[in-house]
Amino acid sequence: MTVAERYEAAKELYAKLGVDTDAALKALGNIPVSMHCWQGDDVSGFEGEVALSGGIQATGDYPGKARNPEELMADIDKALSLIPGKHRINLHANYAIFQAGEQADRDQLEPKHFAKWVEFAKERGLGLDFNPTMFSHPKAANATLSSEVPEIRKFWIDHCKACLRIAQYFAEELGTHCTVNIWIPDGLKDIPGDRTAPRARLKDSLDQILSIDYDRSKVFVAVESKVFGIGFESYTVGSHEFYMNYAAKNDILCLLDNGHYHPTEMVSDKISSMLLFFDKVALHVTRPVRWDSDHVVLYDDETREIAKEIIRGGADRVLLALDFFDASINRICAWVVGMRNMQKALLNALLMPMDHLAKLQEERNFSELMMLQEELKTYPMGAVWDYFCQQNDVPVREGWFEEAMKYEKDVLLKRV
Ligand code: RNT
Ligand code: ZN
Repeated sequence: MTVAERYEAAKELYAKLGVDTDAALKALGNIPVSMHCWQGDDVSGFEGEVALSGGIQATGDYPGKARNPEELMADIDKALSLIPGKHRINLHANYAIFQAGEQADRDQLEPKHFAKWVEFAKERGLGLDFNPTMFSHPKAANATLSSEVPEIRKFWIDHCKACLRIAQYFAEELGTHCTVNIWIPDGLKDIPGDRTAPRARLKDSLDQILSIDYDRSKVFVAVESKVFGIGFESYTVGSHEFYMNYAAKNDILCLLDNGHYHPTEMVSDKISSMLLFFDKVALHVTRPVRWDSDHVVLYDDETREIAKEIIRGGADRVLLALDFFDASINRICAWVVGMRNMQKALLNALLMPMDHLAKLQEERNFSELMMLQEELKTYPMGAVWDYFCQQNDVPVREGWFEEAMKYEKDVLLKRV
């Protein structure tokens, strides 16, 4: 049977449940996922030899990582050619591209330092998202936006202000919004002597950053909380309560990273609450293994559950991005597997008779609700997914892996 024939058979089965597979595919094609540039080079950036710091780690030394803008862009192109649909690229400030002889510290960054990225995005019809980089820098050795040292705090405030200006430039040039996500590694290894003062300083820093004139209809500022980090096991300044209250009071957004909560606390269960109180919510979908390890996103229970909540809440209200960095495997494969899995999870959700499931719950018909959710797991979603890949001119099923391996042999392994 051809891909199209298998799709037709699947379509009939889903139709019996009242699910329109054509509509599901159309909807899936309209959900952009922001692909993080930092999987391509283990969060190194283009500032030269700076060690990754801030309690996050990329482990492994698989050969062929991108060493400069040209290589990273070529790798992103390769990955995108194997991923169906139109997406976005998520940049970090340490991926600024300087002209020969030019240099600027992070508080001095300007839109022109990202002109090459805008050109790249324009040519490919991609949107750009952005992140201040408040780690892997000598001035981030102790603390950033919550620092007790006024000059250090000012440096990072200025960095964030610069990032807002760059984000606005992205939005204006590309005609689509730009999400700016603020994450800081500030915290303490052991029991604090004062939990309030650093948080009060962080609050004041954010107030100063947001006081600049920027277009809130184009630039969506989000704040990303974290329960702990390596070296910051006892206290993080930017905790969930801190940022959720800050975002609510200041009309900005929260970003939920599913590696940043206690292990039995699920981001999938938080989305509906956030969307009752905020217009939008931002996500970093990742896979924590034992800790915030940032493994590649799989087609696993929690990813599927998150996807269901995105579809139920309205995909246009969720700023969806991925966040992982595995240096132990081929980095193109990491991107492609993670992106395709996110999309598969979205498709899985789009192929569920959501209204019917909701009705069964309202009727307290829990036997049928459980039965149907379990039966759905073996419905032919794969046939619909294959058809989506074919429609979008990307390799069907594992066909993409051969291309990734060819690229590894021809390009990545030559980077020595
Ligand atoms: C760290 C946060 C943050 C980073 C990226 C590189 O724990 O998840 O989002 O991973 O900004
Ligand atoms: Zn994150």
